[in-house]
Amino acid sequence: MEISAVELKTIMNKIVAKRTDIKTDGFSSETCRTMVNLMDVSLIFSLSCLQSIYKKNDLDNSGTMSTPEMRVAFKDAGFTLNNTIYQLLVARYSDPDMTIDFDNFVGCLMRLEMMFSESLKDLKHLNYT
Ligand SMILES: [Ca+2]
Ligand SMILES: [Ca+2]
Repeated sequence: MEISAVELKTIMNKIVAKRTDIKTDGFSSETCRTMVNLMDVSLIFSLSCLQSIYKKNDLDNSGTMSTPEMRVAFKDAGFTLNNTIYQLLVARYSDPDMTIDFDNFVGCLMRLEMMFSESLKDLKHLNYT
């Protein structure tokens, strides 16, 4: 079953609206489009996985990620980043108060996922041609 970005946006916003412990100002169409491209198979599983990573690393239970919390969360999600990439991502995805809410968190990880899968493709390309 194919799911469109619009449908996904509705679903995601419904799911996170039920949570009082996770803050978000709503998923953007851009984030949802990226998600559709990346996670057409096990979306719901991935979402609950993302929610638990987010909750686990929200050490002060503020409902948002501070930058130090975010650094550990990236690691939990399987990304080891150097400082430059980390700071670029935080600058791009944090709100003006330097916190990252849930939809930004998901958008950020999707972006990483994309960067890493693209570099994987490059590697394959080099090896097999
Ligand atoms: Ca947001
Ligand atoms: Ca927090």
